[in-house]
Amino acid sequence: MAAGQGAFSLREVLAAFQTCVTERREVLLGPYLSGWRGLIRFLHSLGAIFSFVSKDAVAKVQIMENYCRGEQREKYVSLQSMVEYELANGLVDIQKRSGRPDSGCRTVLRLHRALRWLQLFLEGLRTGREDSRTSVICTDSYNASLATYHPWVVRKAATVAFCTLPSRNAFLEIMNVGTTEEAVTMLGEALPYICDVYGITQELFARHKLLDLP
Ligand code: 1Q0
Repeated sequence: MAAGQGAFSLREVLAAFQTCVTERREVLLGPYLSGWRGLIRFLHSLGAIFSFVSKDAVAKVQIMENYCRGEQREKYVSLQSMVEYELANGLVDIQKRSGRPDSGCRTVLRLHRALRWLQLFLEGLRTGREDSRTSVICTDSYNASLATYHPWVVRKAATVAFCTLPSRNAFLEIMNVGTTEEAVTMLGEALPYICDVYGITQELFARHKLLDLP
């Protein structure tokens, strides 16, 4: 099925996260956000039980897309230019939230934390046994990453939703990249790019002490 017609293809996401990183090791927001759009499309195909997740993810991508299309769009070309611009202009709430609109930094931080979950989840799928349960892989990945930042009620809803996930093989099939073996190979190729984007962002946010933004 052709990409861009509602069908999810892992290749598309791979390409987006791959093209994110420039030669100067900057992370470009355009492909970063289109990678997220691709993942959100996939999330929709998992059913309404995940709509509380996709709503939040869409809202965050939307905030970022608005910055990328807005008056200051040249400041939102890369994560590096965004951090520099927002910090230099006092646009980031550091201690607690004020009446200011959500900054790009705090919004990307949420997506960045979710990228860590994705990295762990895909690695779990890739290395899992044929009969391993996706819900377990997903819960373990979540508990080791995003769960730290979520209140009890969100953690509970997420854990319930994870129980509805299809089997590992069904999951690999709906990725739309051919046989399960091909999907596993593809995951092996995709992960280093996601890790790279994660690593650069983590280092950037750590250097500017932005890892705990409210
Ligand atoms: C496969 C199943 C996918 C399950 C997704 C796991 C993530 C669960 C997260 C649940 C949180 C949603 C509710 C909202 C939380 C917010 O409070 C929180 C903080 O924001 P704020 O503004 O209140 O400070 N938001 C977040 O933490 C952001 C969460 C974004 C989650 C984005 C997940 C997108 C997932 C896509 C599915 C990918 C499937 C991977 C397989 C594809 C192969 C390439």
